[in-house]
Amino acid sequence: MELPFREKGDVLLRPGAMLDMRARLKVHAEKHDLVSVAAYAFDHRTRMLPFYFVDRRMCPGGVRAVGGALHEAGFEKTRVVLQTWKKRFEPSQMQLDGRIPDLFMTSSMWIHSGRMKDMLRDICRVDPDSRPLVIAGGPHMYYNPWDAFSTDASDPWRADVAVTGELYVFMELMDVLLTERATGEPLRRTFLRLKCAGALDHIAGLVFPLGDDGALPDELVDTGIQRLLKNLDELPHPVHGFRVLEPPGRGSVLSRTAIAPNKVRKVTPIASLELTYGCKFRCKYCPIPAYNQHQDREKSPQRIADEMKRLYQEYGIGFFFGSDDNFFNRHDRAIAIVEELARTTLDDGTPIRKAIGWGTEATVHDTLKMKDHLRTARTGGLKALWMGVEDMTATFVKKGQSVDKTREAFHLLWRNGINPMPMLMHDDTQPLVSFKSARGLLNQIQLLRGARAMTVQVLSLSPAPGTVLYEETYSGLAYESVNGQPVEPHLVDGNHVVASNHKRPWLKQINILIAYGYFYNPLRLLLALVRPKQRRGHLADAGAQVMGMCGLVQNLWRTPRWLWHLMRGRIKRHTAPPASPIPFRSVTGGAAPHGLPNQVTSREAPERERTPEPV
Ligand code: B12
Ligand code: SF4
Repeated sequence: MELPFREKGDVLLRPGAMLDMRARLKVHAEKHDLVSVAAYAFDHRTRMLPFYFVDRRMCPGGVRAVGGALHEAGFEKTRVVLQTWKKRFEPSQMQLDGRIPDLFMTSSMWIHSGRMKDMLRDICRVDPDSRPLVIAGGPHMYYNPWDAFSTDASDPWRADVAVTGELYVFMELMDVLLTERATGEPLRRTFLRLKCAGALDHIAGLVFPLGDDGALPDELVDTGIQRLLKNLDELPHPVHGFRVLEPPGRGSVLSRTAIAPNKVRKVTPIASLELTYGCKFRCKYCPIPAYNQHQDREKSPQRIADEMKRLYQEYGIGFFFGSDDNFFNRHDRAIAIVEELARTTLDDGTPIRKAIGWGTEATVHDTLKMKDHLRTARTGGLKALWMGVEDMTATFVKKGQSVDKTREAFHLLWRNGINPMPMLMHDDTQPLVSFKSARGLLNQIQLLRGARAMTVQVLSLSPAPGTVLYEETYSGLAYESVNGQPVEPHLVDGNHVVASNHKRPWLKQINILIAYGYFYNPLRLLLALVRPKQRRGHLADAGAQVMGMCGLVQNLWRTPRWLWHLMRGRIKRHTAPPASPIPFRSVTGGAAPHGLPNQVTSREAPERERTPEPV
């Protein structure tokens, strides 16, 4: 099920709203000495192809944006911790500036939500009187905000509030809290007071337990779908987020200082950047169109050029990944961006393309439409384009691709010096090899490699919250457990077969490993070095082969356990999507906007005893 749409005319934030909010937070920062820590949840069991290497070399944009916004406003005592490189971080131990923070935040994707829950469990070890206000955010909260609240009476951890939207929602919440906070009042107490008075109900994009601070929530309130920021130039500059990063380390406590600017690049040589949002396609397995309420949103070309330039000049970061849904979605917009980047120079006059490179995502269809502008895109620093080819024959997924079109698009990219990076989806009906057709997985890999793909992604179909297919996937396809092993979030990474009607799903699991082994192997490495199809880029190609083989070792190490369970069988499937176990309702008492169709609202829920806990 997709997220519902806001009413027409009320989908977007008023122009200038974010600028006003930034100004308001600056005023608050003069009066409130706030200490904040935001932590990115990361489950190290997900470290495999196709994201091995990049997952630890790119500081996530969401948690950086939240920390950066606080820092920009003047809340200097802010820290961003990534479990990616600080695995043993324990929120209950954290102190910054000699104090337990006023605010603790988590950011998580679904696949990392096990680690998010661990952090929430740990912070709840702090006595409620001194506990920071705890906010859960990030993509997992867009679709499953109830996951921030335990329902187990013997293990009653919880966040205080889940943010189901973007930065503006968080800033609006902070604005209301800091406006109403009494002198010396703990921020969490302000939150509980305002929540109980209904003073947070108007902030679209929050989910919190109703009433006072009972140990287990009796009911959750959803304040609605967020309003979206259209003009991304209003966002705080990303340079701020890199000033508050916690250095990597093995310890569980925070270090005294954040990473020094001259060390940032070493830790995160790649930075993700918000450039544009939106996609005109409506793929049923993708949450993006509904998430964006079918809106196109973007930064101006000048702002994008300035962000890349400053991030390079201040931190030395030389590669950027555009968090675009489909960068070429609007051709005029894409052309304006690449033309601006092509003429941008650093302060010393060097063209920016000589110092930086960037990559992003786009469709085959739109890449072909942009064929006359690919040279300018390369001049503007575009070095790699990830393309959701999914299935070259368009049997399983149709979005304007075909074998010929894919090859043509790849050829055009390569001729213009841009590396094509295909992403494939391996479905139940796809054979490993096909004869006289391009349907087979290995056939497609060979075609893509022949068309000069430098890397490849092969993911199996998994349930994706917020998509049209979500419910269908949970109605008899998605596994609940295999051989008695529950399907934990870290397994829903596209690398494990967790939704299939295939008689022998373990074959699908093996196919994925074979596909990677067919693409990344010593023979291809040798050919890349001694018999490259073209001299240009052959070392990078060889490097990609080496990295791919190292990543494959991880897959070979981590997936056989699941393969064994699949072979043993005893597959139990879900019959409905996992709705909130806690009654979930809107502010007015109706169905919660973020609830699933099978969601129980408070009116329908059976009475149960409350478990009060002193605030
Ligand atoms: C870049 C990217 C990646 C990169 C890097 C990820 C990273 N660590 O930065 C790579 C390529 C490694 C990657 C991999 C994967 N990704 Co990815 N990725 C993205 C992408 C395109 C951009 C992320 C980004 O930087 N956005 C810009 C920032 C500013 O936005 P944001 O993260 O959403 O944060 C905002 C809000 O969420 C909120 N927020 C975030 N944190 C917090 C915290 C608090 C306290 C608050 C209040 C608010 C808040 O405020 C932020 C600012 O507005 C998104 C799609 C998208 N357009 O967002 C998918 C996305 C995050 N990926 C997704 C997925 C599923 C994956 C994979 C599992 C691949 C797969 N199988 O499909 C892997 C996982 C790999 C791993 N082991 O971690 C999903 C997550 C869905 C979900 N429900 O969890 C997304 C949303 C795409 C989608 N399907 O819609 N990904
Ligand atoms: S083309 Fe890509 S971004 Fe657009 S709807 Fe389909 S999968 Fe999503």
